Amino acid sequence: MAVLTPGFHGRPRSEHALPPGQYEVTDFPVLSAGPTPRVLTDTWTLTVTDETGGRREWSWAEFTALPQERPTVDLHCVTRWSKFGTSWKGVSLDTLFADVETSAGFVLVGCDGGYTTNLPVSDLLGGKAWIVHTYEGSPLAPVHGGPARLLVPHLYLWKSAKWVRSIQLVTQDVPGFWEQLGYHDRGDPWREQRYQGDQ
Ligand SMILES: Nc1nc2c(c(=O)[nH]1)N[C@H]1C(S)=C(S)[C@@H](COP(=O)(O)O)O[C@H]1N2
Ligand SMILES: [Mo]
Repeated sequence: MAVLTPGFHGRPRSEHALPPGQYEVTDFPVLSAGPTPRVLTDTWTLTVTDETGGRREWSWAEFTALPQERPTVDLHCVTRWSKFGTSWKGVSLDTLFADVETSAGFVLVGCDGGYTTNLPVSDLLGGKAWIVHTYEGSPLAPVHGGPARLLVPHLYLWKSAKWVRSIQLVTQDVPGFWEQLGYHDRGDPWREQRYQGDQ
């Protein structure tokens, strides 16, 4: 029989949930397709180009002076680990795209080191994606994408490009690094979109 004490609720019920086929980890695994690039913030720029060649660019000083947000989110890697309640600081893609006029439906994201990943523009807007530079109150470690990475927590973590430098708006979807190797074009963990051909 359960004994209930008025006013005592015990351990708060977790608001986190595991997508199908995932397990929880408490460490922070590192998954990189190549070596960690050395990225210096004094020469770093973030570039957004639109489908007509129009271009917006931010230096590190300009980027870090933009309005900052502090998302706390769960991460889901296609290799089946999920990590709950990670806290970040960075700039919303809504902020970065505020002055960008585009009718393109997709982006191809580029990184120091050559990694790429593609996403629909709709997955970057509406408070769902950030470029983050701070993790749990400290500058983002180079192995996790420091000085800055994309964070798109509602999709599998391969979409969250580390060492991000460019976002190219394109009218036709262009597969990125893992997408060319057979991973799903969109990668929604709740629909278990791991590989091409899934749903
Ligand atoms: N530039 C770059 N970004 C990347 C990767 C990479 O190899 N290079 N790996 C992706 C994959 S497959 C995953 S699961 C996550 C891992 O992020 P983490 O190493 O911070 O856990 O980064 C993603 N972003
Ligand atoms: Mo991954």
